[in-house]
Amino acid sequence: MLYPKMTKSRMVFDLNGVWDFKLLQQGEKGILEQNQIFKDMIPMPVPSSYNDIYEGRKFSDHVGDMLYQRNFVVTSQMLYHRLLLRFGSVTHKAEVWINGTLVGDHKGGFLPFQFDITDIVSEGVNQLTVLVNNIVDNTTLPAGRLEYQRFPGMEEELLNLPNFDFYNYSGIMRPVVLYTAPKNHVDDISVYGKQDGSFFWAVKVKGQGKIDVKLLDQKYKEVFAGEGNEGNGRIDSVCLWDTEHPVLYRLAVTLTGEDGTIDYYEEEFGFREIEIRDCRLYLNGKPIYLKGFGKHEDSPIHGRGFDMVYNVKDVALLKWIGANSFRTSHYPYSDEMLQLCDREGILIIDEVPAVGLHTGFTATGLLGGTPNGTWTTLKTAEHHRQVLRDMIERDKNHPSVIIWSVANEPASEEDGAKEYFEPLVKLAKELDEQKRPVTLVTYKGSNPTTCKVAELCDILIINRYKGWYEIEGNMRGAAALLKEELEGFHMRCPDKPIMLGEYGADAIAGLHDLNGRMFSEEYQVEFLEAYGEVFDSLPYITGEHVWNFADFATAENVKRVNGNKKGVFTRERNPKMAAHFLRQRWK
Ligand code: BDP
Repeated sequence: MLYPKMTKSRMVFDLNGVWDFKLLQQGEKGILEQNQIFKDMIPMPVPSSYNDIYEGRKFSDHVGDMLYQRNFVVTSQMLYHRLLLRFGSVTHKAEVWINGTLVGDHKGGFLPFQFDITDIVSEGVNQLTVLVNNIVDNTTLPAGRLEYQRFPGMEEELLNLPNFDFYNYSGIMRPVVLYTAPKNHVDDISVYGKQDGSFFWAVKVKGQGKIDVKLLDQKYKEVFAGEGNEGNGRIDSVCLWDTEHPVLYRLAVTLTGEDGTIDYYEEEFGFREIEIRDCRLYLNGKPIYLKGFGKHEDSPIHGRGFDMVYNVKDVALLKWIGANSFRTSHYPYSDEMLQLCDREGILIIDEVPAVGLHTGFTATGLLGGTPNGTWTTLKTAEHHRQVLRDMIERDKNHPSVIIWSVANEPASEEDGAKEYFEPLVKLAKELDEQKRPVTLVTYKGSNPTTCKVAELCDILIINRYKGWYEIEGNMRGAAALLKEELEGFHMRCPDKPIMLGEYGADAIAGLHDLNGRMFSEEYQVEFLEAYGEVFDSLPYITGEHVWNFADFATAENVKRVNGNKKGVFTRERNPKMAAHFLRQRWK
């Protein structure tokens, strides 16, 4: 899906700002169908998570529907074009209404969707209403569970238990825009370039017309011209995209419609190749070692709401600390973050929101129910295909994206795991023209003996917390066991690179201890140091992603002290001792 950009044939109108908002109680959404006016609406910023804007647990932890509303104006000029309404993300389900008519709906909280609303709007003021639902259950990604709880003398309460370790922030969390495009317009572009200067393009069109393409270099100089909906080209003296010199080119596409109208769009991309051979990951033919983090889109007050200030700050901190990569744990991040990483040369493992696919395990013990029941209990397979398809369609042209992650910590040791994931891995490979490596990030229950998916992965990415959730306080022992396990994976898959996708210890910023006890900043350093020594002793280890970049909000439970404190930076992005340690190690 193309990012909405202003070009010489397209206009973009910003619908962000302060909308009207209301939490709906069960049954209340019926009012929408009757087109009645909602009372008691309160101001709500868009984009943002709704949760931390007003006080009260009842507000933050609301389960179910909520309503967003605003007016927008359509001018007579706008109606000469097609009008598309695009949401960067609405978590987790959305119904979009205009002037009392249902325009469409969307499931999945972390990817964009759009509707052509040309025939629904009229000149002048129009009313836009978005009904949002934040429930996670065994049909959604991420997965969760709905449960009714009753205490003596109290009314029954509906609880939504996330099967994942991050707060279930929701609402209209990424930008909303209205944009125009000619009746015959460019619907999608696929483009990628190789090391030898050759490149490939494919353009999808809504309507009819003729396609002309130009390749523009960093200085907007035309270096190639061609035509056709699909084609190949080649340029001389190509500048490759890499982490040091993230050089971007633009494919400028012109569609001349049957009616003589022109649509114009420029898509950025890079010339670069990712390859796996002999247990190593190669970028443009050179081995690359991934240093970085599992992250979250998370910040105070905004929650998971889009925040360009935090995005730029985070990339600046990645550079400061000497990291070259991160994983979009545990959902696809905003388009704008990926664009920033293209520009700054940060490598991304792009992950679908498939987390919590385990009925018997969560890191925090929040759920933990039927062992061995995952693949018969969850009803996510179809939706999983959909989000994987949507993510690859949205992100395929980003040079920063180097690996697709199909899930985080699923029940990959249970019967049925291989059958569930094999078609998904195949789908990712089919959809991606670049054939990027595909992986599944696995957890401790999925060890060299029990794992049922290792052979499906091009690179093994494993999460381990030895020295934290087990073998507490004994880093030497933990490191010895870690090494033994990594050797086990290498024996099983001798040709595959292996990296740690998560490893880390909670540290409360400012808590110090001479003996380096758990939760102190000293222990966090000792933990990372011990893991680092193991990685350095094993030649097939191809990367280290510390959990987590920054402290982040989670649901309440005894293992979380006002959120997850495994951040190397605090939630406000101040460094802990571990940040200085990693900076030395990585630089
Ligand atoms: C892993 C999960 C991650 C958690 C982490 C932790 O992948 O989402 O936040 O553990 O426990 O199991 O900190």
